[in-house]
Amino acid sequence: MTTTTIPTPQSHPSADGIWIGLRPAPGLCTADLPVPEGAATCVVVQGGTVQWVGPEDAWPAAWNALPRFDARGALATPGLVDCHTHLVYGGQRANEFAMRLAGATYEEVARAGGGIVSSVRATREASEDELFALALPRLQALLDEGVCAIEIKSGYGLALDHERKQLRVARRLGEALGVTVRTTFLGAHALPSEYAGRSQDYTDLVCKEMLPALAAEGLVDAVDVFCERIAFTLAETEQVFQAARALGIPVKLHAEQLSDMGGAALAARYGALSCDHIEHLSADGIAAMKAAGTVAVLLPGAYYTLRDTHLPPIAALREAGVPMAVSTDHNPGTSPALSLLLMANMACTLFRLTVPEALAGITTHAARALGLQDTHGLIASGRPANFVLWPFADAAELAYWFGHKPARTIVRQGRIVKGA
Ligand code: DI6
Ligand code: FE
Repeated sequence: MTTTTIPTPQSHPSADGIWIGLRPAPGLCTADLPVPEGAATCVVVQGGTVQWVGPEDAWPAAWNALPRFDARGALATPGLVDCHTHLVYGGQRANEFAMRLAGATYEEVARAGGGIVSSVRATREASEDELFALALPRLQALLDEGVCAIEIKSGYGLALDHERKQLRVARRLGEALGVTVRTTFLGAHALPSEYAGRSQDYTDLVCKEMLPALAAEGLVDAVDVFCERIAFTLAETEQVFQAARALGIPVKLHAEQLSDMGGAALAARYGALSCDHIEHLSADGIAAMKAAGTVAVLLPGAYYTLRDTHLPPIAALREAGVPMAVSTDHNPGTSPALSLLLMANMACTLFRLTVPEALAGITTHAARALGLQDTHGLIASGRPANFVLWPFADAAELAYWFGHKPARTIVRQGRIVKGA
Protein backbone atom coordinates (compact mmCIF):
# COMPACT_ATOMS: atom_id res chain seq x y z
CA MET A 1 0.00 0.00 0.00
CA THR A 2 2.43 2.66 1.17
CA THR A 3 5.24 1.44 -1.05
CA THR A 4 3.48 2.54 -4.23
CA THR A 5 3.94 6.23 -3.35
CA ILE A 6 7.71 6.02 -2.82
CA PRO A 7 9.94 6.66 -5.80
CA THR A 8 12.23 3.67 -6.20
CA PRO A 9 15.93 4.45 -5.70
CA GLN A 10 16.49 3.68 -9.42
CA SER A 11 13.99 6.35 -10.48
CA HIS A 12 16.42 9.09 -9.41
CA PRO A 13 19.01 10.19 -11.97
CA SER A 14 22.42 8.58 -11.85
CA ALA A 15 25.22 10.66 -10.31
CA ASP A 16 27.77 9.14 -12.69
CA GLY A 17 29.83 12.01 -14.04
CA ILE A 18 32.49 14.56 -13.22
CA TRP A 19 31.47 16.85 -10.36
CA ILE A 20 33.36 20.10 -10.78
CA GLY A 21 33.89 23.06 -8.49
CA LEU A 22 33.43 21.53 -5.04
CA ARG A 23 34.84 22.96 -1.82
CA PRO A 24 35.02 20.00 0.57
CA ALA A 25 34.61 20.79 4.26
CA PRO A 26 38.03 20.55 5.92
CA GLY A 27 38.96 17.04 7.02
CA LEU A 28 36.04 15.31 5.30
CA CYS A 29 37.62 14.52 1.94
CA THR A 30 40.70 12.55 0.88
CA ALA A 31 42.02 13.42 -2.59
CA ASP A 32 44.00 11.12 -4.90
CA LEU A 33 46.04 14.13 -6.06
CA PRO A 34 46.63 17.02 -3.64
CA VAL A 35 44.34 19.99 -4.27
CA PRO A 36 46.25 23.31 -4.10
CA GLU A 37 45.14 25.77 -1.41
CA GLY A 38 42.12 27.73 -2.60
CA ALA A 39 41.55 25.57 -5.70
CA ALA A 40 38.35 23.66 -6.35
CA THR A 41 38.02 19.90 -6.07
CA CYS A 42 36.55 17.56 -8.61
CA VAL A 43 34.98 14.20 -7.86
CA VAL A 44 34.56 11.52 -10.53
CA VAL A 45 31.66 9.10 -10.05
CA GLN A 46 31.10 6.02 -12.15
CA GLY A 47 29.01 2.95 -11.48
CA GLY A 48 27.73 4.68 -8.34
CA THR A 49 31.23 4.71 -6.87
CA VAL A 50 33.64 7.58 -6.35
CA GLN A 51 36.51 6.78 -8.74
CA TRP A 52 38.79 9.74 -8.32
CA VAL A 53 39.12 12.92 -6.23
CA GLY A 54 41.56 15.71 -7.03
CA PRO A 55 42.13 19.21 -8.34
CA GLU A 56 39.65 20.58 -10.84
CA ASP A 57 40.59 19.99 -14.52
CA ALA A 58 43.13 17.33 -13.56
CA TRP A 59 40.99 14.21 -13.74
CA PRO A 60 42.50 11.29 -15.62
CA ALA A 61 41.61 11.40 -19.34
CA ALA A 62 39.97 7.99 -19.06
CA TRP A 63 36.90 9.72 -17.57
CA ASN A 64 36.56 12.37 -20.29
CA ALA A 65 33.41 10.89 -21.79
CA LEU A 66 31.44 11.23 -18.55
CA PRO A 67 28.87 14.03 -18.20
CA ARG A 68 29.82 17.11 -16.17
CA PHE A 69 28.02 18.44 -13.10
CA ASP A 70 28.95 22.01 -12.25
CA ALA A 71 28.78 22.40 -8.46
CA ARG A 72 29.66 26.12 -8.67
CA GLY A 73 31.63 26.55 -5.49
CA ALA A 74 29.27 24.58 -3.27
CA LEU A 75 30.50 23.39 0.07
CA ALA A 76 30.68 19.57 -0.03
CA THR A 77 30.48 17.04 2.75
CA PRO A 78 30.19 13.29 2.76
CA GLY A 79 26.66 12.01 3.25
CA LEU A 80 25.70 12.43 6.89
CA VAL A 81 25.56 9.39 9.16
CA ASP A 82 23.00 9.08 11.97
CA CYS A 83 24.54 6.35 14.12
CA HIS A 84 21.94 5.90 16.89
CA THR A 85 18.19 5.82 16.29
CA HIS A 86 15.11 4.01 17.51
CA LEU A 87 13.20 5.01 14.37
CA VAL A 88 10.66 2.17 14.14
CA TYR A 89 7.88 2.23 16.76
CA GLY A 90 4.14 2.59 17.20
CA GLY A 91 2.40 5.55 18.80
CA GLN A 92 4.00 8.62 20.31
CA ARG A 93 4.53 9.90 23.85
CA ALA A 94 3.53 13.55 23.87
CA ASN A 95 1.63 12.83 27.11
CA GLU A 96 4.93 12.15 28.86
CA PHE A 97 6.27 15.40 27.54
CA ALA A 98 3.38 17.04 29.37
CA MET A 99 4.05 14.96 32.53
CA ARG A 100 7.66 16.05 32.58
CA LEU A 101 6.61 19.65 32.08
CA ALA A 102 4.48 19.18 35.19
CA GLY A 103 7.56 18.07 37.09
CA ALA A 104 7.89 14.27 36.66
CA THR A 105 11.33 12.88 35.89
CA TYR A 106 12.07 10.31 33.14
CA GLU A 107 12.63 7.66 35.78
CA GLU A 108 9.34 8.53 37.53
CA VAL A 109 7.45 8.33 34.24
CA ALA A 110 9.04 4.93 33.54
CA ARG A 111 8.23 3.60 37.01
CA ALA A 112 4.60 4.77 36.57
CA GLY A 113 4.16 2.44 33.57
CA GLY A 114 4.95 5.00 30.91
CA GLY A 115 8.26 5.25 29.18
CA ILE A 116 9.65 2.53 26.96
CA VAL A 117 6.98 0.05 28.01
CA SER A 118 4.18 2.25 26.64
CA SER A 119 5.89 2.34 23.23
CA VAL A 120 6.17 -1.44 23.49
CA ARG A 121 2.39 -1.71 23.76
CA ALA A 122 1.84 0.46 20.69
CA THR A 123 4.57 -1.30 18.71
CA ARG A 124 3.19 -4.75 19.47
CA GLU A 125 -0.26 -3.63 18.32
CA ALA A 126 1.01 -2.33 14.98
CA SER A 127 1.47 -4.55 11.94
CA GLU A 128 4.72 -4.59 9.99
CA ASP A 129 3.14 -2.47 7.24
CA GLU A 130 1.81 0.02 9.78
CA LEU A 131 5.24 0.35 11.40
CA PHE A 132 6.76 0.85 7.96
CA ALA A 133 4.25 3.59 7.11
CA LEU A 134 4.89 5.34 10.43
CA ALA A 135 8.68 5.23 10.15
CA LEU A 136 8.83 6.24 6.48
CA PRO A 137 8.20 10.00 6.90
CA ARG A 138 10.59 10.12 9.87
CA LEU A 139 13.33 8.54 7.79
CA GLN A 140 12.48 10.79 4.85
CA ALA A 141 12.90 13.86 7.09
CA LEU A 142 16.40 12.74 8.06
CA LEU A 143 17.30 11.88 4.47
CA ASP A 144 16.10 15.27 3.20
CA GLU A 145 18.79 16.82 5.31
CA GLY A 146 21.56 14.70 3.79
CA VAL A 147 21.68 11.52 5.87
CA CYS A 148 23.05 8.67 3.72
CA ALA A 149 23.55 5.98 6.38
CA ILE A 150 21.54 5.32 9.51
CA GLU A 151 21.39 2.89 12.38
CA ILE A 152 17.96 1.62 13.42
CA LYS A 153 17.50 -0.30 16.66
CA SER A 154 14.80 -2.70 17.74
CA GLY A 155 13.82 -2.64 21.42
CA TYR A 156 10.13 -1.73 21.36
CA GLY A 157 9.01 -5.29 20.65
CA LEU A 158 10.67 -7.16 23.54
CA ALA A 159 9.38 -10.48 22.21
CA LEU A 160 10.76 -12.46 19.30
CA ASP A 161 7.98 -11.79 16.78
CA HIS A 162 7.77 -8.09 17.60
CA GLU A 163 11.53 -7.50 17.60
CA ARG A 164 11.64 -9.30 14.24
CA LYS A 165 8.91 -7.01 12.94
CA GLN A 166 10.90 -3.91 13.87
CA LEU A 167 14.12 -5.19 12.33
CA ARG A 168 12.39 -6.29 9.15
CA VAL A 169 10.87 -2.83 8.80
CA ALA A 170 14.34 -1.32 9.25
CA ARG A 171 15.70 -3.49 6.42
CA ARG A 172 12.71 -2.69 4.19
CA LEU A 173 13.16 1.03 4.76
CA GLY A 174 16.76 0.82 3.60
CA GLU A 175 15.77 -1.01 0.42
CA ALA A 176 12.76 1.18 -0.33
CA LEU A 177 14.59 4.49 0.06
CA GLY A 178 18.05 3.45 -1.13
CA VAL A 179 19.91 4.27 2.06
CA THR A 180 22.44 2.27 4.05
CA VAL A 181 20.68 0.92 7.16
CA ARG A 182 22.54 -0.85 9.95
CA THR A 183 20.22 -2.79 12.23
CA THR A 184 20.89 -3.15 15.93
CA PHE A 185 19.13 -5.69 18.13
CA LEU A 186 18.18 -4.00 21.41
CA GLY A 187 16.07 -6.77 22.94
CA ALA A 188 17.58 -5.78 26.31
CA HIS A 189 16.05 -2.31 26.25
CA ALA A 190 13.47 -2.71 29.02
CA LEU A 191 11.87 -5.54 30.96
CA PRO A 192 8.50 -6.33 29.35
CA SER A 193 5.65 -6.35 31.89
CA GLU A 194 5.03 -10.11 31.48
CA TYR A 195 8.55 -10.65 32.87
CA ALA A 196 8.15 -8.29 35.86
CA GLY A 197 10.39 -9.54 38.67
CA ARG A 198 12.00 -12.10 36.31
CA SER A 199 14.74 -10.12 34.78
CA GLN A 200 17.11 -13.11 34.58
CA ASP A 201 14.51 -15.16 32.70
CA TYR A 202 14.07 -12.34 30.19
CA THR A 203 17.82 -11.93 29.74
CA ASP A 204 18.05 -15.66 29.08
CA LEU A 205 15.30 -15.34 26.47
CA VAL A 206 17.17 -12.48 24.77
CA CYS A 207 20.42 -14.43 24.71
CA LYS A 208 19.25 -17.95 24.00
CA GLU A 209 16.24 -17.47 21.74
CA MET A 210 15.72 -14.01 20.37
CA LEU A 211 19.27 -13.09 19.37
CA PRO A 212 20.19 -16.44 17.77
CA ALA A 213 16.92 -16.55 15.81
CA LEU A 214 17.13 -12.97 14.53
CA ALA A 215 20.83 -13.30 13.73
CA ALA A 216 20.10 -16.45 11.72
CA GLU A 217 17.60 -14.42 9.69
CA GLY A 218 20.29 -11.86 8.87
CA LEU A 219 18.50 -9.11 10.78
CA VAL A 220 21.22 -8.19 13.27
CA ASP A 221 24.27 -6.08 12.39
CA ALA A 222 25.05 -5.21 16.03
CA VAL A 223 23.75 -5.85 19.55
CA ASP A 224 22.99 -3.14 22.11
CA VAL A 225 21.81 -3.10 25.74
CA PHE A 226 20.34 -0.36 27.92
CA CYS A 227 22.63 -0.75 30.94
CA GLU A 228 21.01 1.39 33.64
CA ARG A 229 19.40 1.06 37.05
CA ILE A 230 15.94 1.31 35.40
CA ALA A 231 16.93 -1.27 32.77
CA PHE A 232 19.63 -4.00 32.77
CA THR A 233 22.45 -4.64 35.26
CA LEU A 234 26.11 -4.92 34.42
CA ALA A 235 25.97 -8.73 34.81
CA GLU A 236 22.95 -8.99 32.49
CA THR A 237 24.68 -6.72 30.00
CA GLU A 238 27.73 -8.97 30.01
CA GLN A 239 25.56 -12.01 29.42
CA VAL A 240 24.11 -10.37 26.30
CA PHE A 241 27.60 -9.40 25.13
CA GLN A 242 28.75 -12.99 25.53
CA ALA A 243 25.85 -14.19 23.42
CA ALA A 244 26.71 -11.62 20.75
CA ARG A 245 30.38 -12.60 20.83
CA ALA A 246 29.49 -16.27 20.40
CA LEU A 247 27.71 -15.30 17.17
CA GLY A 248 30.50 -12.97 16.03
CA ILE A 249 28.26 -9.87 16.16
CA PRO A 250 29.73 -6.54 17.34
CA VAL A 251 28.29 -4.80 20.39
CA LYS A 252 27.52 -1.25 21.49
CA LEU A 253 25.99 0.09 24.68
CA HIS A 254 23.60 2.66 26.11
CA ALA A 255 26.06 3.48 28.89
CA GLU A 256 26.15 5.82 31.89
CA GLN A 257 23.19 7.94 30.74
CA LEU A 258 21.57 8.41 34.16
CA SER A 259 24.26 6.99 36.45
CA ASP A 260 27.78 5.53 36.32
CA MET A 261 27.21 1.79 36.08
CA GLY A 262 30.68 0.94 34.75
CA GLY A 263 29.06 -0.11 31.49
CA ALA A 264 31.51 1.67 29.21
CA ALA A 265 34.52 -0.20 30.60
CA LEU A 266 32.64 -3.49 30.23
CA ALA A 267 31.65 -2.65 26.65
CA ALA A 268 35.24 -1.71 25.84
CA ARG A 269 36.38 -5.12 27.09
CA TYR A 270 34.08 -6.61 24.46
CA GLY A 271 35.56 -4.35 21.78
CA ALA A 272 32.37 -2.29 21.49
CA LEU A 273 31.88 -0.18 18.38
CA SER A 274 30.48 2.61 20.55
CA CYS A 275 29.27 3.68 23.96
CA ASP A 276 26.34 6.06 23.72
CA HIS A 277 24.91 8.82 25.96
CA ILE A 278 27.79 8.64 28.52
CA GLU A 279 26.79 11.72 30.53
CA HIS A 280 28.13 10.00 33.69
CA LEU A 281 31.17 8.36 32.07
CA SER A 282 34.15 7.98 34.44
CA ALA A 283 37.86 8.45 33.81
CA ASP A 284 38.26 4.67 33.85
CA GLY A 285 35.54 4.34 31.23
CA ILE A 286 37.28 6.87 29.01
CA ALA A 287 40.63 5.08 29.31
CA ALA A 288 39.01 1.74 28.47
CA MET A 289 37.23 3.20 25.44
CA LYS A 290 40.44 4.78 24.19
CA ALA A 291 42.32 1.48 24.52
CA ALA A 292 39.57 -0.42 22.67
CA GLY A 293 39.02 2.15 19.90
CA THR A 294 35.40 2.55 21.00
CA VAL A 295 33.55 5.64 19.69
CA ALA A 296 31.79 7.97 22.16
CA VAL A 297 28.33 8.75 20.78
CA LEU A 298 26.91 12.03 22.11
CA LEU A 299 23.14 12.47 22.09
CA PRO A 300 22.31 16.10 22.83
CA GLY A 301 18.64 15.66 21.85
CA ALA A 302 18.04 13.35 24.83
CA TYR A 303 20.10 15.59 27.11
CA TYR A 304 17.98 18.55 26.03
CA THR A 305 14.60 16.79 26.21
CA LEU A 306 15.30 15.47 29.70
CA ARG A 307 16.64 18.87 30.72
CA ASP A 308 19.70 17.03 31.94
CA THR A 309 22.37 19.16 33.57
CA HIS A 310 25.13 16.55 33.90
CA LEU A 311 27.34 17.16 30.88
CA PRO A 312 29.24 14.30 29.24
CA PRO A 313 33.00 14.62 29.93
CA ILE A 314 33.83 16.26 26.60
CA ALA A 315 37.16 17.79 27.59
CA ALA A 316 38.43 14.48 28.98
CA LEU A 317 37.27 12.56 25.89
CA ARG A 318 38.98 15.12 23.69
CA GLU A 319 42.18 14.97 25.70
CA ALA A 320 42.19 11.17 25.61
CA GLY A 321 41.64 11.20 21.84
CA VAL A 322 38.42 9.18 21.91
CA PRO A 323 36.53 9.79 18.65
CA MET A 324 33.22 11.55 19.34
CA ALA A 325 30.14 11.01 17.19
CA VAL A 326 26.86 12.94 17.40
CA SER A 327 23.46 11.43 16.69
CA THR A 328 19.73 12.13 16.99
CA ASP A 329 18.89 9.15 19.25
CA HIS A 330 15.53 9.55 17.55
CA ASN A 331 12.97 7.89 19.84
CA PRO A 332 9.44 8.72 21.02
CA GLY A 333 10.39 9.21 24.66
CA THR A 334 13.56 11.17 25.14
CA SER A 335 14.51 12.51 21.73
CA PRO A 336 11.77 13.03 19.14
CA ALA A 337 14.38 14.71 16.95
CA LEU A 338 14.36 14.55 13.16
CA SER A 339 17.32 16.78 12.36
CA LEU A 340 20.92 15.64 12.57
CA LEU A 341 22.13 19.16 11.80
CA LEU A 342 20.23 20.45 14.82
CA MET A 343 22.08 17.83 16.87
CA ALA A 344 25.37 19.18 15.52
CA ASN A 345 24.28 22.64 16.58
CA MET A 346 23.32 21.38 20.05
CA ALA A 347 26.56 19.44 20.40
CA CYS A 348 28.39 22.74 19.92
CA THR A 349 26.08 24.93 21.99
CA LEU A 350 25.25 22.53 24.84
CA PHE A 351 28.35 20.29 24.88
CA ARG A 352 30.93 22.80 23.62
CA LEU A 353 32.18 20.72 20.72
CA THR A 354 34.12 22.68 18.13
CA VAL A 355 32.57 22.90 14.68
CA PRO A 356 35.11 20.46 13.15
CA GLU A 357 34.39 18.03 16.00
CA ALA A 358 30.64 18.29 15.42
CA LEU A 359 31.05 17.77 11.66
CA ALA A 360 33.33 14.75 12.14
CA GLY A 361 30.73 13.61 14.68
CA ILE A 362 27.95 13.38 12.09
CA THR A 363 30.19 11.91 9.37
CA THR A 364 33.51 10.06 9.88
CA HIS A 365 33.20 9.20 13.56
CA ALA A 366 29.53 8.28 13.18
CA ALA A 367 30.51 5.89 10.38
CA ARG A 368 33.10 4.33 12.70
CA ALA A 369 30.44 3.87 15.39
CA LEU A 370 28.61 1.64 12.87
CA GLY A 371 31.67 -0.21 11.59
CA LEU A 372 31.24 1.66 8.27
CA GLN A 373 34.52 3.61 8.45
CA ASP A 374 35.83 2.10 5.20
CA THR A 375 32.78 2.98 3.11
CA HIS A 376 31.01 5.99 4.63
CA GLY A 377 31.68 9.30 6.33
CA LEU A 378 34.41 10.57 3.99
CA ILE A 379 34.55 11.71 0.37
CA ALA A 380 37.22 9.43 -1.09
CA SER A 381 37.72 7.20 -4.09
CA GLY A 382 36.61 3.59 -3.85
CA ARG A 383 33.58 4.46 -1.74
CA PRO A 384 29.91 4.46 -2.74
CA ALA A 385 28.94 7.93 -3.96
CA ASN A 386 27.29 9.57 -0.93
CA PHE A 387 27.83 13.31 -0.70
CA VAL A 388 25.93 16.53 -0.10
CA LEU A 389 26.38 20.00 -1.61
CA TRP A 390 25.46 22.96 0.58
CA PRO A 391 24.84 26.64 -0.27
CA PHE A 392 27.33 27.76 2.37
CA ALA A 393 30.47 29.86 2.25
CA ASP A 394 31.78 28.54 5.55
CA ALA A 395 31.61 24.95 6.85
CA ALA A 396 30.72 26.39 10.26
CA GLU A 397 27.30 27.28 8.81
CA LEU A 398 26.41 23.58 8.93
CA ALA A 399 26.32 23.78 12.72
CA TYR A 400 25.35 27.44 12.98
CA TRP A 401 21.93 27.58 11.30
CA PHE A 402 19.13 25.53 12.76
CA GLY A 403 15.53 24.87 11.85
CA HIS A 404 15.74 24.47 8.10
CA LYS A 405 16.90 21.95 5.54
CA PRO A 406 19.62 23.63 3.54
CA ALA A 407 21.03 20.74 1.45
CA ARG A 408 21.17 21.87 -2.18
CA THR A 409 22.11 18.58 -3.80
CA ILE A 410 22.15 15.11 -2.27
CA VAL A 411 23.88 12.17 -3.92
CA ARG A 412 22.96 8.97 -2.15
CA GLN A 413 24.07 5.51 -3.25
CA GLY A 414 25.12 6.92 -6.60
CA ARG A 415 21.78 8.62 -7.30
CA ILE A 416 20.95 12.32 -7.32
CA VAL A 417 18.05 12.23 -4.88
CA LYS A 418 17.79 15.99 -4.42
CA GLY A 419 18.82 18.94 -6.65
CA ALA A 420 20.76 18.45 -9.89
N1 DI6 B 1 17.94 5.52 26.14
C1 DI6 B 1 17.24 6.44 25.50
O1 DI6 B 1 17.48 7.60 25.44
C2 DI6 B 1 16.14 5.79 24.83
N2 DI6 B 1 16.39 4.42 25.07
C3 DI6 B 1 17.42 4.33 25.85
O2 DI6 B 1 17.83 3.24 26.24
C4 DI6 B 1 14.82 6.18 25.36
C5 DI6 B 1 13.78 5.28 24.85
C6 DI6 B 1 12.39 5.67 25.29
O3 DI6 B 1 12.18 6.39 26.27
O4 DI6 B 1 11.49 5.19 24.59
FE1 FE C 1 18.96 5.44 22.52
